[in-house]
Amino acid sequence: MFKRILVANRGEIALRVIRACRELGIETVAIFSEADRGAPYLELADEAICVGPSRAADSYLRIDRVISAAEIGNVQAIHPGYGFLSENSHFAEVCRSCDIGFIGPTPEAMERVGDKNSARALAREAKVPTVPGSEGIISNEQEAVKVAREIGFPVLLKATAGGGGKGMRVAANDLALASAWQQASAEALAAFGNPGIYIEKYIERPRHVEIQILGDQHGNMFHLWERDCSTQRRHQKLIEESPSPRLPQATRLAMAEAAVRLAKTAGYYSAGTVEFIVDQQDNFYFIEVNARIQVEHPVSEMVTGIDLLKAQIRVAAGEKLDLKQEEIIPRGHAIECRINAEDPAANFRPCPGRIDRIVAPGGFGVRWDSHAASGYVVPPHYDSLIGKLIVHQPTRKDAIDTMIRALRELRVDGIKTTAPIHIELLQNSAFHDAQVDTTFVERVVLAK
Ligand code: MV4
Repeated sequence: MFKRILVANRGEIALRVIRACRELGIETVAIFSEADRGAPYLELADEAICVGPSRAADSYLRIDRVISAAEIGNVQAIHPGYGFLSENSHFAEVCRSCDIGFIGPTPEAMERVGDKNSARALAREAKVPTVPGSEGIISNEQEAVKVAREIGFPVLLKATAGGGGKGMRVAANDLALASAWQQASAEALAAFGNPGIYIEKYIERPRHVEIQILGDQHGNMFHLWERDCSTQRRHQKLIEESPSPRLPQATRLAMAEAAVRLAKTAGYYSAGTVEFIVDQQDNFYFIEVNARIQVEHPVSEMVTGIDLLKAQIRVAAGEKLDLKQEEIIPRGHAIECRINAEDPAANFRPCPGRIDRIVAPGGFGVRWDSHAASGYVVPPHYDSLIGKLIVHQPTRKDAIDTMIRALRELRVDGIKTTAPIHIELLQNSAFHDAQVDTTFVERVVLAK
């Protein structure tokens, strides 16, 4: 097992990694930017090293500085968290060449799943359902029109180097498609340095269901069932839950098994997520793989009882997973609400600043994962997540009631947060009836 790990991230996920390491008896070296200097969670690490100015591009994203911190800190491995360098295969490769463990998949597996068109090809190879669409990258307008006529309009153009909804375009007819392809390709080149575009049939009002996977370096790959992340706004998830309400058991099982097949075909190990969209007839289609631990991982931890961070660190060190798929039984219902320093009444405008006082909720079935404390200043330079409120109860109804109670208990003085919008969403009858798809938030927020 590793003796000492560098935590190459900040905020709540840095704290989550530090806590897991503490329980495993592993020492931690935190990194911080000038904006995060003095943040209270840094005191829980054994050492903290400054890696540069506030801008992420000058600190948390600087491979040379992060590797220097790892050398100075004398660590055997780096945990990248989510965002920043977590899905950068070049970074994983640099770690390997410096003989520093990378807590995640191999750079090769990361590349195979990181390119969306290549991930789609892998899915087809693994007999995992993909959205009807192009076989590969579209090379000209004529080809785009040919594919679209075959699958039928509307179609969705996606950047192979994109993901998370960046660089997608809907086209409803031949004429719109030709210009959309040109624009999408130019945009993808500018944004990702890769102009590759592929085409999928546009699925209207899908649900977003993702499978948590976990594998070791000895060929064992497991799934920890699904999370439903349909409650999102502009590709920012607000609420995640497990199990996915109203998903037929046979579909749930088929998706989970498909995710494991895909991971095995990709030569993937560590924790990861296989994302699907589910249409209104409960057909599921693979869309992409997230080769990292995700923000919403606690939801799966609560329903399965498996500590994903500890497992991820153990498998990175070469340990075998002492699990059996039949023993990974989902129990009860878990919901997570992301608490952001944003004003939901002002179009979710970021609200960085000083938290004068914070009172965290507690009680039966309540978990609060947060780096925030009274007096903590939320810096304006990074994402606005200040905490995750997670509840676990026997039923979805109980989980909703507990979440509303806990949200009302949460007090954050000094800045605006997304807590009020969560109460509203959870009280909405469509949410109660699990009539939620990826357009739910827009419909509720607009209806006000
Ligand atoms: C789609 C889709 C409809 N049809 N693909 C958005 C993020 C990226 N991971 C994939 N996304 C979508 N792909 C087809 N063929 C609708 C979305 C989508 C979406 C997916 C998951 C969660 C939220 C979403 C919000 C809008 C659109």
